[in-house]
Amino acid sequence: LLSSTSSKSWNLSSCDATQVSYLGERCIEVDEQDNVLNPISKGDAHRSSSLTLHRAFSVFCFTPAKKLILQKRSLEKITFPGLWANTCCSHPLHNERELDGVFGVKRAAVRKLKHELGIEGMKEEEMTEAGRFVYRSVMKDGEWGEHEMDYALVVPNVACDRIQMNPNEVSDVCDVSYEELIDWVRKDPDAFSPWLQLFSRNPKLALWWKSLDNVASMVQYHVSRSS
Ligand code: DMA
Ligand code: MN
Repeated sequence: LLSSTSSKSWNLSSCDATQVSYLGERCIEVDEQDNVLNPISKGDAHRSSSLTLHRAFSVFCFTPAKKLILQKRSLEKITFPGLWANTCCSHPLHNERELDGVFGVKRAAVRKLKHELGIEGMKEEEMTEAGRFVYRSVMKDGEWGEHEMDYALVVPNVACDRIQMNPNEVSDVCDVSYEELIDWVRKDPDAFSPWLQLFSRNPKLALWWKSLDNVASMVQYHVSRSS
């Protein structure tokens, strides 16, 4: 365990014990060019008082009917609970498997698609990196936030019947067309995580949606800044 997670001095008594146990995970601190720095605990990386840029991923799984699968974050989540987001988000860990560049990030995505959504047998090869996005957001309560180098991973042809939700992570899933998503975010922005609001306003999301039959055309290794 990292000496860190000075979690003992934080008031976590009202938080879910399973989610608290994840605060000791070793995230990957990076610089603005995505060069790997030291491990940092999930707790330290996300506490607003020590908010630190770290590597993350956002998976966008589309159904065979080209709808985007959304997940509603459970109320147990410490950061951004109860909000709708893209299919799956998390962090690659500071270990040999997941530090292995974009392949390491895809391995982490396979791990979390299984953990959060029960999706078995996802292959790294089914995922296309569609860009990297730096963003920062602090929750309204001021205690927790995100500051991420976020790899967008697009996965076409994922059938919804592969999903078995882990209720500690996810309270609901649904699938939406582009028009349905844009309309919903416009009518009820507060129902969505800050990063999904940013993605929904980014013209790249519409391009990915149109390129699902030609994922190789998606621009890769491009870092964008949104805030
Ligand atoms: C963090 O997601 C990553 C992004 C892109 C916001 P998360 O809070 O769902 O991570 P975890 O499931 O590991 O708690
Ligand atoms: Mn994060």
